[in-house]
Amino acid sequence: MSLKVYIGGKLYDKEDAKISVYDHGLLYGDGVFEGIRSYGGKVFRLKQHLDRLWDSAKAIWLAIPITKEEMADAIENTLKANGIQDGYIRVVVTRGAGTLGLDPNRCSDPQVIIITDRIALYPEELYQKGLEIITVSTVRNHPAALSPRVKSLNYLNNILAKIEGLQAGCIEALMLNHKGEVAECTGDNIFLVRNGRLLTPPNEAGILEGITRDAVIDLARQSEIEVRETPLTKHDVYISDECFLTGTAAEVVPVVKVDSRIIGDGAPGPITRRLIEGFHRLTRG
Ligand code: PXG
Repeated sequence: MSLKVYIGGKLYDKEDAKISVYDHGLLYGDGVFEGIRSYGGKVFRLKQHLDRLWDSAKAIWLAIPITKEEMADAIENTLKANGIQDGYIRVVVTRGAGTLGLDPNRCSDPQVIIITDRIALYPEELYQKGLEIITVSTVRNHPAALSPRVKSLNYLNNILAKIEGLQAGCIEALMLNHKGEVAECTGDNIFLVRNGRLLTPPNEAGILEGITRDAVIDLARQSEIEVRETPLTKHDVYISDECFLTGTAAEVVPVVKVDSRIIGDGAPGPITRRLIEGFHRLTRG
């Protein structure tokens, strides 16, 4: 049976799920999206994902044509239609079909797309042994130009960084902001552990406010680990005791090498391992 994709209130076979080539989502990356997980049939932090989607849309003057409740129902129904319990949900809202010019006022209605699919997970080995990353030369979008808080369909900034990482043999890459501070990775937020404290760049560093990041901050505070959202430099990363990344796809993944420097003793540290366990309990009961 073919996978069903939701577009504008209807379910289509994957092969027939199509959008106009005049859609400004395609022509200009004019739109917003979310990447969400479902665990055992329950959507993880759905409210936060919908709030972020609506905030992203608001920031770019995009009116999502359905309510949050309708979106939540549509996500449930699409998951059910595909029999997916544990999977990945991609919600996309485009500006809609317009002219070949930039003017969004000449676009028809925004298109709401929901794809539910199996998830491509990182190899289990990475969670045991940890990941190696590099800092790339691609600077994270300047927040005054296009805020990284907007999860827009224009991900070229991240893709360019990802390409640099891949060329160096790394599946994730660390991006700095325009001030040279640590921002985030191409699709994950970054955390450090130093002297038993958790450190992570603040919003003002120009990052996506990750929902996994939020969950991990909650988990840490519940276990009485102090968390500081504070500007960080590459130097802070190099001298950290532990480092890990958080994201919907990756969940919590340890980092053991950055720019050829070994982090801590080169193995996932105790706080990282505790938070990985905590996150597993949160998502899998
Ligand atoms: N920073 C950026 C730039 C992201 O795109 C995160 C941080 C982590 O945020 P969440 O809310 O997911 O904890 C993201 C999210 C993928 C994939 O397939 C990437 C993301 C989300 C879902 C899937 O690589 N990035």
